[in-house]
Amino acid sequence: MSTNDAKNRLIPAADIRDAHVPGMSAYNELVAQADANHDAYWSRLAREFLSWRTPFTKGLDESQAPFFKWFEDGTLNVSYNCLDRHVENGLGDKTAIIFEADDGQVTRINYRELLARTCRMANALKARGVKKGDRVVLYMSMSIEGVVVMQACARIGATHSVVFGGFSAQSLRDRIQDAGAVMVVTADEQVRGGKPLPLKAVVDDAIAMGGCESVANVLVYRRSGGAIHWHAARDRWLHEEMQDQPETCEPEWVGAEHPLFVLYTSGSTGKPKGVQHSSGGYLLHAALTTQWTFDLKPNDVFWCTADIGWVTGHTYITYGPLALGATEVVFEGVPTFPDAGRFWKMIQDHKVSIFYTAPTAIRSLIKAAESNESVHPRRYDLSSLRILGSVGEPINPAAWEWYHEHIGGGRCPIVDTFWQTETGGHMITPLPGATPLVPGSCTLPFPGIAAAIVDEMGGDVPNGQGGILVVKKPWPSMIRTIWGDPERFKSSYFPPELKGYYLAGDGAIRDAQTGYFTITGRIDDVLNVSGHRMGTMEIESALVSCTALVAEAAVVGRPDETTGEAICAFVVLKGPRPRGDEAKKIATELRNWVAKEIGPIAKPKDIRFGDNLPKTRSGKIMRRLLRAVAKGEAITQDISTLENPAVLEQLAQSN
Ligand code: 6R9
Repeated sequence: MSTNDAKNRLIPAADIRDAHVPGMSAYNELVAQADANHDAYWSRLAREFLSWRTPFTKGLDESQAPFFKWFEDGTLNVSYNCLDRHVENGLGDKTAIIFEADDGQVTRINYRELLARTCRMANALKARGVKKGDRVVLYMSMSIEGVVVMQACARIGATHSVVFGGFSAQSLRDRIQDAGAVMVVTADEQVRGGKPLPLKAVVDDAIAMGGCESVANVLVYRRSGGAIHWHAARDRWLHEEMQDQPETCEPEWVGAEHPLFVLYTSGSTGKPKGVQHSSGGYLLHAALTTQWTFDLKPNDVFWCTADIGWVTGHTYITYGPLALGATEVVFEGVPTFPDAGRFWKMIQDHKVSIFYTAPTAIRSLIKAAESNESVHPRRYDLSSLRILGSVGEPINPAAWEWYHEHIGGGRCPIVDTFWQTETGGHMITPLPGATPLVPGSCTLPFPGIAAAIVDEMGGDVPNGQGGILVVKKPWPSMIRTIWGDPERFKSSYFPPELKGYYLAGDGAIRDAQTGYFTITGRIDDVLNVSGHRMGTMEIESALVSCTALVAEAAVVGRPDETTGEAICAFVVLKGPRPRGDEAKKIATELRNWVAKEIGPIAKPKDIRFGDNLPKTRSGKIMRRLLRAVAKGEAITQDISTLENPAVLEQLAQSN
């Protein structure tokens, strides 16, 4: 099937018994309820899905827009909702987490044990002086302990900030400092693909850089037993801290708006933004979307392959599935170890019924399966699967078809879920028992989400015509502010010309016939590499901070078959333009520099050297030309304003 045919293919919704949202009429009814009374719709769901200590009396408070509040006078505790209430309802013996380590070792933990461990951890945090409102940074391996520490923070009202284990010491330090964390929780090492990778050592380096004086204690989870340095005044073993702690801990009942977490993400300027989320509204959407989008039932085995360092891991590992009392798989390793059949083997072994992963993983596993029959999914029993999900970037129709046929056996619907760190949970997505699917489209807004496409002035754009993706009404799990920078929050997400709509930062188009949404990509300087958000400015600042070598740098994205987008850097050195082996050597040096500054995920794939960058007469770098050069396109664009046309030729040849 050609890409075009696939795009036009409309696949009827799955016939699912007792689906949570059974059919388009049920979907339309929910949308109508939300349209009729947005506040009443969300308030009803907040009462149904969450256990409140003190019931709220009001849904949405718009009085300080765009600083919206939801359910503000209600109190609750997030970890109570994720753990205690299931144990109280007789689900104590139910498996909460099936953890599979990198080496294949499996550990199960039921709700009763998970609650007990969370309480001991919470007591340990309190014993070290962590209290409500304090920030705790996690720099952890994928582990049951990672989830436990997040839940323990929620239990005592501390705000966690998880930093992905692939970020550098410099990035970690910036986040610790920005959050003003009182504690860092880490592991000695993380083990991925058979190799131990340092975590504690990176924390040491981060703190040694200075500016982290707020950190009183570093808690270390012993994962690998690898050698680490020990700072007696500050470092504590997590197991020692927990061992004598009681297995109960009264939850701290917090207001619904209490900040559950801050998660840093890339924006269009150099400095990452600390996206602040609430407790009540966030947890509502986490639980609701986990149930409706994945049609999650009590007997399902749910597996989200994300890392807890990203928002997908927060919402669809730590919070959503546990809030529903589900059984979920948590995986420490990588999809290609010991071979590229790992995901399929784990689905088979754990009888996974709902599988949620990223297009970049699918694309790399397609390549592997096509070149090596022994890791082809047909070699595994995938019959337990009933729902598949995709997240993080657009899924191209060819990958969609392969996922549908080879993983889903042609019978499992794929929910292509569009959302963002800032939105807390799914925004535009099919509901598996209701929405007919179109490969490559995230279809329709989740009921209650007022997604729309507008022009630069906020005017509606007709279907069939592309524009800017916005959300016209506040929703419970939306970002509350940027940590410590409310002005940036306002200007980034609620620019004055957009009539108070939330600006997602993506372009989109709705199909003229179906009204289905397709995301066309970021409209700002944010790249999406393997589903990871990277700011071009962030990478540029990292490059130019290599002051010994670099005079100037510009970073753009170009399409890449496997990673979606690839990072392409154009660099002017302080010395003469290098060629041949010399150019290769310096490019390697610069890649390592960026890995050290930000993390390996930010390493540019291409580095091209020029004597200069293409600039307008007023000195602005012409990025649209660089994008064309990065793609290897002939320059057909207007270059009349270009100061130095010859440089284009040079950059085009310098790969
Ligand atoms: C959840 C997550 C958000 C950006 C977003 C968009 C892209 C995510 C997508 C998608 C097309 C999908 N994105 N899901 N694009 N289809 N189903 O990924 O959060 O890391 O903040 O990234 O990712 O560009 O704006 P985050």
